[in-house]
Amino acid sequence: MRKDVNAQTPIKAEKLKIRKPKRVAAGIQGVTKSFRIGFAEAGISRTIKAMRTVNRFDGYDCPGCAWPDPDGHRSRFEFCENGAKAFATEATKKRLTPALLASKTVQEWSNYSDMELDKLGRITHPMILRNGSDRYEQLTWEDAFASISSAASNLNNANEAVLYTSGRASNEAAFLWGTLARQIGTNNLPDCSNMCHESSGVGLSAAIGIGKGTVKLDCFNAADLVLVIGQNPGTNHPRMLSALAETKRNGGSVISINPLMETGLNRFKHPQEVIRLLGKGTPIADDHFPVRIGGDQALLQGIAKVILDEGGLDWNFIDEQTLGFEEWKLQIASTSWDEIVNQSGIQRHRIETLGKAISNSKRLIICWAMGITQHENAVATIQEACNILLAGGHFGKSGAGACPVRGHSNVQGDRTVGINHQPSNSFLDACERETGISMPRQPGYDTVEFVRAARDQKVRLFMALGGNIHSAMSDTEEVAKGLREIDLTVQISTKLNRSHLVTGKEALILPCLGRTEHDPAGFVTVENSMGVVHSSTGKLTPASPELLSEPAIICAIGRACFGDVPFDWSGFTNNHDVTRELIESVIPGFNDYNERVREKGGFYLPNGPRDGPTWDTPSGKAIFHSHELMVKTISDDRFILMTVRSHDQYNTTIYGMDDRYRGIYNSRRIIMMNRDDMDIHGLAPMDEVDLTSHHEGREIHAEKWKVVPYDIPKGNLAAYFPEANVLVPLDSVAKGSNTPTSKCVEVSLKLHKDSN
Ligand SMILES: Nc1nc2c(c(=O)[nH]1)N[C@H]1C(S)=C(S)[C@@H](COP(=O)(O)OP(=O)(O)OC[C@H]3O[C@@H](n4cnc5c(=O)[nH]c(N)nc54)[C@H](O)[C@@H]3O)O[C@H]1N2
Ligand SMILES: Nc1nc2c(c(=O)[nH]1)N[C@H]1C(S)=C(S)[C@@H](COP(=O)(O)OP(=O)(O)OC[C@H]3O[C@@H](n4cnc5c(=O)[nH]c(N)nc54)[C@H](O)[C@@H]3O)O[C@H]1N2
Ligand SMILES: [Mo]
Repeated sequence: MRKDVNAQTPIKAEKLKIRKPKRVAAGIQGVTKSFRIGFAEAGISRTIKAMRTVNRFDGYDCPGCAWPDPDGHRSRFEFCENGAKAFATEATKKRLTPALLASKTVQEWSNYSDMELDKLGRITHPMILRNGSDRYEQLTWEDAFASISSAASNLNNANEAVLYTSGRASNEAAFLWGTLARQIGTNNLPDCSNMCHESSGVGLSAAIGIGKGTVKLDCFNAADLVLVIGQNPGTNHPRMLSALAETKRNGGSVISINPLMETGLNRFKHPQEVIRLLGKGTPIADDHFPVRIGGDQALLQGIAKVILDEGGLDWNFIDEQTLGFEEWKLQIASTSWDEIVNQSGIQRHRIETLGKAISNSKRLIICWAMGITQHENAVATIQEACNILLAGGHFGKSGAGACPVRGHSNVQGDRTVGINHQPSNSFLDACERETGISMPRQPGYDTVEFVRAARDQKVRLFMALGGNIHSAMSDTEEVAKGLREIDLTVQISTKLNRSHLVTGKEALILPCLGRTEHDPAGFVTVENSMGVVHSSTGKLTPASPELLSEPAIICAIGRACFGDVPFDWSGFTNNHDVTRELIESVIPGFNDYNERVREKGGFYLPNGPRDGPTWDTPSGKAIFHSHELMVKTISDDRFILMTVRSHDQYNTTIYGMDDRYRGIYNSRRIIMMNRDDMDIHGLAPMDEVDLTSHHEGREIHAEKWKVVPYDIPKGNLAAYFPEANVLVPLDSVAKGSNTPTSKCVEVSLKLHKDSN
């Protein structure tokens, strides 16, 4: 009955405008934009109140990204343009009431764009889409919890339940969520991390014994060289530009490795330093290497060749702290320069320049994000970056180390407190001891495995703690097929998105408080990208009196399904201190959690490679991992497509239609393309093309993408996430981490037939 629900973002007539990309990021335009966006959506007094408290010691943690706040001091305003958008979209005055939601069928809503869905406003009441109906109706909280409990008790086995987590959930909510899954009897806890930094976790854990970064924010003051690989901080981590500006101010260098020259890395004006607003801004990147998409492993192996030749090695460190150096050296020697230059698209003399700079560095930080993690060779590439850090002894000292820059504001914390489809036995033993619940030991599904299982009718209950799995996952139509097979899908969320429209046979929406809103149970806690656990206190009046906090919803589900024995769900509903005590008793590093998190700025979790160095690996040493270069060859008429974020979105939440820094306005259904490639294919700007992706014999088609000429390597294309997700094949994943290869899709294109 609901089969006509549009799984993809509908194609609309849009008047694309193309201008020159911006050269300078942030600055006065960023500040005024921040306030204008806030005023328009949330009103003047709420915006001023929120901007005063964002990222303050006693305020709320910005839900925009996981970049840390300064430890000792905070400027009057710790925010950025995109943090302001994240705030405004949550604190909006618009309301999606039961009457409004019921006024259209889900088919009708699905013809709204993602931006239009978000702009409907905050969901105010629990809602149900009944089996056979195509309109949501209001229901009571009690009835909602009862229907979940009945679905849970009807499962044939516990692994028919799947609990997804998006990385905005607090530590307290996430810990309780993991406990709920395990009381149901499953480790089926896929999370956004599976599509994000999973490759970093896998790569780093094997190499250095911890799946996290090893630098602190003030390391950026001391570093003499920072590499920014596969990351667009001007848009996605704007406050990181302040840290990079500090590196520069203290005489260090910053080098960007990216197929695109992203705005912000060229010049940056600190939005909070009014005096500097008048100047031209700080130039950030000293050099830029326009690597081919997927060419980083080759580039890093080229760099390794230079380092090994130049002798920029820390022999004491290598001898005392590591294993595997000799094998690595042999592996690097066996890769040819021709192959390196071919795959990376960077000339040998340029790689030599870069390699020498790295050889000479005494304090090197390597930062990376999705440009590295969402590739077939992601784990190998991350370990290659790690090899370079190990060879130079860049661990256990200030100003040096690995810096995977996380996305969602608490994605790192969620993993720390147990959102893990492959939990360790020691974690499960501790949980069992402290909760009285007998813990399932079988590993669970990640996001790719979940979609496969759902498609095979092996999932009957799906619950999501936030997020938008339908649109965030690869292979949109396959995800829709899977979700539609499920008996009951449940979304705990703040705003409507496509996961509320492409649903199981029955669907529930449980609306919750956002970060910025007052929670009667007290503050919650989060962990940033650098392992600092700190508090987040919402102060705004909730969007609706009906809303419950995430922990309160989870406890109510737990109580409805299992009662309060052996685990006292009721006892965790109204007081987050009690949940923190439980976390402290289960997870190492959280001692005196409640006291220490009340101190200004919170506390650092222990980190062996940073604090020692010590290595939590079987041998007690850090490990060089040797990888053969993964060579990707495609025929001349094919392209490699990457899917990236515009300046006006937060993942699947679309704030606006403009990608201001890249000069692309008013449309998101575009592909960025090199001018030479356009000439070869006889394409003009704004021409519409149809794309086909190719993977192991399977083809997926998506029509009507407008061509934008762009400074991107030949043979490479870029499109926006989530519109282009339909083209990313489910089976195309990173080796070792199973992360969809959202940055590396082989495609062919042809002119759309109605184009002239
Ligand atoms: N405003 C805003 N902030 C955000 C988000 C958001 O959507 N909006 N999302 C949050 C989340 S969850 C995350 S994970 C982060 C994402 O932050 P980013 O990783 O910066 O996000 P992407 O837009 O995916 O950009 C990836 C970058 O990698 C480059 N790239 C692509 N392929 C390659 C490659 O093969 N090699 C190299 N070297 N570079 C490549 C692209 O050109 C692009 O600059 O941001 C977080 N912060
Ligand atoms: N092609 C392609 N696909 C990608 C990526 C890519 O670069 N390219 N990036 C991947 C990455 S890095 C990530 S992290 C994932 C993101 O995947 P998700 O985390 O699943 O997606 P989001 O778009 O961040 O989720 C947005 C929704 O979260 C809900 N929400 C917002 N705030 C709250 C809150 O406080 N509580 C609750 N309960 N709900 C809330 C709202 O309903 C909102 O619509 O997407 C991945 N998908
Ligand atoms: Mo992410």
